[in-house]
Amino acid sequence: MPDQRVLITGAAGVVGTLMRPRLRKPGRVLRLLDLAGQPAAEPGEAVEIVTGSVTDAGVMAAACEDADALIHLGGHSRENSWDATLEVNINGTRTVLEAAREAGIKRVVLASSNHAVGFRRIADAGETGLPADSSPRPDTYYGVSKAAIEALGSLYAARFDMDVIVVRIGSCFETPLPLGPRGLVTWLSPDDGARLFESCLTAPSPGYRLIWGVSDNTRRIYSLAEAEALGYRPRDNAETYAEQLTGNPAPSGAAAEYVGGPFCTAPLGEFN
Ligand code: 15L
Repeated sequence: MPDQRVLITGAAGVVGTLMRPRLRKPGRVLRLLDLAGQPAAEPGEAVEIVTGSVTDAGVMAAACEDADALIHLGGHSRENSWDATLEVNINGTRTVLEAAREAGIKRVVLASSNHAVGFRRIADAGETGLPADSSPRPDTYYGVSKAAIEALGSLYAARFDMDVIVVRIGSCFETPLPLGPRGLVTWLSPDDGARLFESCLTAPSPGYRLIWGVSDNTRRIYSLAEAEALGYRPRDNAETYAEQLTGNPAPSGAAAEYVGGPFCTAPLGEFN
């Protein structure tokens, strides 16, 4: 029997794929759930592949069985129609939390996003950065769904004595380069992402927490104090890539003024 089984939803997505090799650990089994196909286990890799949707209560009940902790990354990761966002991100997260509760999983990490507070002004970030518990100012239906996920996490933590940590992820990609200059602000390196998730899995009795998920970027506008209180110690800084981004046009207009950048002007409800 493994020491720990961690269920990861959305395991085939961008963040899930980056985390799979990084959250490997002796004694730990990763149960990887996604609607999409996933690479089979490599020799010696302790993974269990589950194919199914976070919206399916039966699938989630089976996936949560014997799991010790849950990292919920599943759902639409960009703007989409209201119906799809409601069904997959909001109803899906409730289904996931309900299955976790039923199975007695006490440690849950939920992926939120900077877009839950996308219409907060960058200028208001101040010296220490935007507090991790700034109240929602979503920039899209997607951002609304992330604010709802935060609220659901709080509800389950308060009602059912679960430890629920919600991470407002900046932009987690291999490098900040595909993101352009905004990535110098928002980047969460994959290695720091794994450090952050490890802190979320191991911090003693955190209760409900809302934290930022970013690297220690020179141009960061988010507070790291709340994540550091859980033991997170970022080692990466997007500034390493700054020179490679010179020549890229800097954001302008609303994209330059608000935390959510280009999401603030993207057409509502349109998949992009
Ligand atoms: C997000 O929440 C998205 O899931 C991701 O694809 C990025 O676009 C990121 O925000 C961002 O703001 O860069």
